[in-house]
Amino acid sequence: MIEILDSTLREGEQTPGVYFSPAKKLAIAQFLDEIGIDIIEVGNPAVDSEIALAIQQIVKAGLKAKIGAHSLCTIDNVQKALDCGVDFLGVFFSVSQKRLDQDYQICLTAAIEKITEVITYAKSQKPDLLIRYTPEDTVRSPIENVIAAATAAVKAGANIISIADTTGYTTPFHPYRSIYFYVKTLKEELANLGLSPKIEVHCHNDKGLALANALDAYRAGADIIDVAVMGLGERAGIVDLAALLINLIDMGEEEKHWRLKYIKDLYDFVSENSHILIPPHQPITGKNAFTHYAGVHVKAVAKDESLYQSLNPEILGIKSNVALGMQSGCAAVEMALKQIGREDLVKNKDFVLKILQEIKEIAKRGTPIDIEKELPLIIDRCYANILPI
Ligand code: HCA
Ligand code: CU
Repeated sequence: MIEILDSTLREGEQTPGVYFSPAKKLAIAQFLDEIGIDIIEVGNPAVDSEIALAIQQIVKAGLKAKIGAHSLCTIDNVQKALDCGVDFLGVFFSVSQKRLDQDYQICLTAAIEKITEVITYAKSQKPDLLIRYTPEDTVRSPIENVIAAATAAVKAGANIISIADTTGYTTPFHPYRSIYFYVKTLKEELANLGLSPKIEVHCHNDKGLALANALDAYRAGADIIDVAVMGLGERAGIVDLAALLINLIDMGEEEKHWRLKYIKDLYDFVSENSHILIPPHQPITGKNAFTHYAGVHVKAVAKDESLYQSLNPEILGIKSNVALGMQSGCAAVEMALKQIGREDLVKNKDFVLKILQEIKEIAKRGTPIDIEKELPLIIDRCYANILPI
């Protein structure tokens, strides 16, 4: 079964301006655990003592999910993570030629020695620690470098190799830079050497393809996929948690693996505490994701929702709804009247038309009409025959 690693508290906190206090981090971790996330990556304790504190508190909370720390490829960083009592350690070190030559200024052999030394140390300190090695910027690194570094990492004790599309470089069906190719090749090459680590993927959204690439990796047999709530992360972020789960279910994963009814509360909590609004048209979690508006649409969904919906919102514990405005027809007014408990007015077609005219006038102000608050006032005005202000 596919496993999900949520990195809202690590990658997500790399969104400029986003900061979650240890108490908020714990609350987010508890939501993620309720949903059924397998691994929660909290952060690098070497970055700040408060991150170390947050990791320790989440570890102590006794969640079902494995709790992970992120770490540079140094003994010092690894020790700080171990001191927090984590079950999972993610160590990253790039073996891209450019990075080795221009940034680290070491050769591949020296890089592999460093990776081996750090992973061997981590394993010796805690033999049951789940260790992930990420050759950062994997997909822009020579595949031979990646295979050599991954082989050494697994031999030193790494259980997982993550393919990081650090810059959102891959494209499904691209002739030579699809993540599908990377997952397949790495699995095969390591299997030929008698090694079978789990393969994880970390897809950035720079070209808007993070979700498509994650699904491409899934098709190629990836074992773990990284996500963040609202797709938060560096630059354009990574794969959106809600969208990935819905698509995995669509591709055959069992719905019962996840408790999707907690998604809405989690997204509201993260949006509020990150001060980042969820766009209304955001798939799955946006306010309008299951809202029907134009007259033809509403008339059809009044009979059968599936005429304009391929997803069932009820799996998320929410219901579809209608919006009122310039595009509305009588069916929307009738549904809205029922929604506010005024079905008594539905039979009076002239009155429904009058309300519709009034709604179209109000729509010219260019902001959404709040059915619960505004429709009762519109009804009153239509009774009194007063034109809108
Ligand atoms: C980073 C880069 C990273 C690391 C992923 C990983 C990436 O912010 O440190 O350690 O698995 O995108 O490569 O997020
Ligand atoms: Cu990343």
